[in-house]
Amino acid sequence: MAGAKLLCVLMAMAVAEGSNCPSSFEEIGSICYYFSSDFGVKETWNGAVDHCQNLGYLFGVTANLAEVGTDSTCSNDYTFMEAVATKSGEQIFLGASDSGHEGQWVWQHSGADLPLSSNQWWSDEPGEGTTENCLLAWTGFSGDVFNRVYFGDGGCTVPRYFICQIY
Ligand SMILES: [Ca+2]
Ligand SMILES: [Ca+2]
Repeated sequence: MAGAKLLCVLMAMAVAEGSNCPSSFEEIGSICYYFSSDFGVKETWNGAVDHCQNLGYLFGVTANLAEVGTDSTCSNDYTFMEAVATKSGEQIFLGASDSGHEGQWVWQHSGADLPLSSNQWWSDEPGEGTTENCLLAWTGFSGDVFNRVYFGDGGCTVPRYFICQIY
């Protein structure tokens, strides 16, 4: 655990400040993100992966669905989650699924685990077994005030907004 934290700090220091993002991507913290809700684009989860990767090819960078809580993102997660909360009231796709092994959530780009013990999950989520294998994120509110972003499992073939990240 201490080792993982240290890695996060080192990665944070290695990220250059003031980098520019390609067109249609937005710099949040130190990472470039594409919010499909800004462009009215909804895709299935697999379609969203393709969409992100194609945007990457277009700009000569590596892009894929966004991750949270992995080594490539941990220095940026809080800022990113705040931005997610302000973007859309809808459930959006992020880049993890348990399609490979039911109940084993894996971030598709990094291959890192998303543990079931993560406090990011909404209570009772993930809860739909093999019928829901793709990661959704949504904003929880306490009264009218932003509370936080929650995770749940959702159907992979329902077109939804999604977020791409440049790695
Ligand atoms: Ca599942
Ligand atoms: Ca669910």
